[in-house]
Amino acid sequence: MPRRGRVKEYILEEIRTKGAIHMTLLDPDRVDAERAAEVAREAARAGTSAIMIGGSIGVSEGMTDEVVLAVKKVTEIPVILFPGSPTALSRYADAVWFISVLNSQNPYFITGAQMQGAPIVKRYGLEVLSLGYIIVGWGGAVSIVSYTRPLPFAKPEIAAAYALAAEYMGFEFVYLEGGSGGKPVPPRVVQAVRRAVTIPIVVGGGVRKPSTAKALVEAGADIVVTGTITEEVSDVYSAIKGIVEGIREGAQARKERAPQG
Ligand code: 1GP
Repeated sequence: MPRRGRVKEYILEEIRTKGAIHMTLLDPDRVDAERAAEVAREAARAGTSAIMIGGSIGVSEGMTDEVVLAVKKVTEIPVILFPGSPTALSRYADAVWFISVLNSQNPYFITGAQMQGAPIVKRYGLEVLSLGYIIVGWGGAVSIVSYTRPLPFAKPEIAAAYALAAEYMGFEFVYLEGGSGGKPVPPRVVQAVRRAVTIPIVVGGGVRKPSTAKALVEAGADIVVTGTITEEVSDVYSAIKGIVEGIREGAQARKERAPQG
């Protein structure tokens, strides 16, 4: 279990050893503490590398605290906040994705919420993982909430240009968000971003099948995030195990394709 301050190191090491990894997202507006603990326990057993906690709508700090504490009781893997607003930060988490929605049309979601949240993050001593967040395709609730016009799937070069800008601006990670519950980001978009950047690429939104996870990793994703799938199945362990296996196969295929020496 990485100590606070070591979560980035842990993530990079996991990516180095496994090729690519999975993270499980829990939305406190959709799961209570008891269910969150159950899902986290099963997901960890199935090989997920971290638990992310957050959502776009209806999440308070108290709700986040409850879910974080419940999850921390059942697993040693890191708990990383994925806040939809500066009022959804928990002092009990290990780290926070410090998100800037790069293609939002409202500066509040690019630097405003970050300005409001930064002193809270510091007060709570949370490890910061800076994240350039790019919304593509359908976009879902997060695109509406953050005043973002998602980038069309048919324009991968724009996603790649945003991702490169994120790297140049110093973001440690870049996230391609297709929108929760929507259609997954097409592999060709991930591929274009992979060619453009060296920072780790996180991809999420609409991933439900192992074959989708595999294709995303083969295209260059380092981290695949799933959320909704655990709300839809009764056997969380098998569902996550399948996705983790897809990621492993994708990483293997990518390695075999990479030029040797
Ligand atoms: C988090 O949007 C993802 O970025 C989660 O998407 O709920 O569709 O897995 P799903």
